[in-house]
Amino acid sequence: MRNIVLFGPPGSGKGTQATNIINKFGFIHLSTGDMLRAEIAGQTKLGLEAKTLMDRGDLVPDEVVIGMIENKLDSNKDAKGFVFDGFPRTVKQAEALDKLLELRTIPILKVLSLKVSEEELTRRILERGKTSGRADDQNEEIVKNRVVEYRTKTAPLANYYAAQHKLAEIAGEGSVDEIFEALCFQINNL
Ligand code: B4P
Repeated sequence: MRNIVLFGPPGSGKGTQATNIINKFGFIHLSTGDMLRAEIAGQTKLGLEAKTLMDRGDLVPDEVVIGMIENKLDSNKDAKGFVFDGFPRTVKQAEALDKLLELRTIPILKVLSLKVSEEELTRRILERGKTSGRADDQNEEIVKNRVVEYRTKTAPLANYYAAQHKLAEIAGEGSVDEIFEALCFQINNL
């Protein structure tokens, strides 16, 4: 089973490239952002609680997203591979994911880290905000908060995975096709 993590700041292209990867390789896409937005759309208790945090650009509690991921792993036992998109986002989430995968003997093979400048991230997210309807895409202060959340809580994960010799850095600026090609090169070499 080829499991990969797509890693990078908000707006770095994780969701965009995850879609390309699952279309080409037939893996299962596990996006915690999409799962949370589905909870919001369904007006569940979890969704209502997550919405307040997400609209501010804050991360939701670790336990919430870890529980969602565990459910998805167990309902996709025959998967050829998983693409983790936007998860893990904290060291606690990464440790929990390692434990969940160890129990199922399906390790992460590679963490593909998309490198994009903060100016470009902000530009992309505000551009998407014109049509996405997402409150967290429409206000520059909220976008800045998301980037600060990334820098303080998520970026340290690069060292966590580098220590496991799983981290590969990919230039995340350029056309979607060029970046996809660089990602495919890594996946084909697994
Ligand atoms: P996510 O849904 O993960 O949102 P994101 O970071 O904005 O997505 P992504 O990075 O995938 O967007 P993409 O670049 O593809 O998270 C939203 C919120 O949910 C978080 O702030 C948090 O509150 C919560 N959350 C989710 N997971 C969590 C977790 N594990 N723990 C705690 N909280 C969690 O797209 C951006 C734009 O760039 C698009 O418009 C795209 O078209 C464009 N783009 C992509 N590639 C491009 C390229 N090469 N050139 C030009 N534009 C490009």
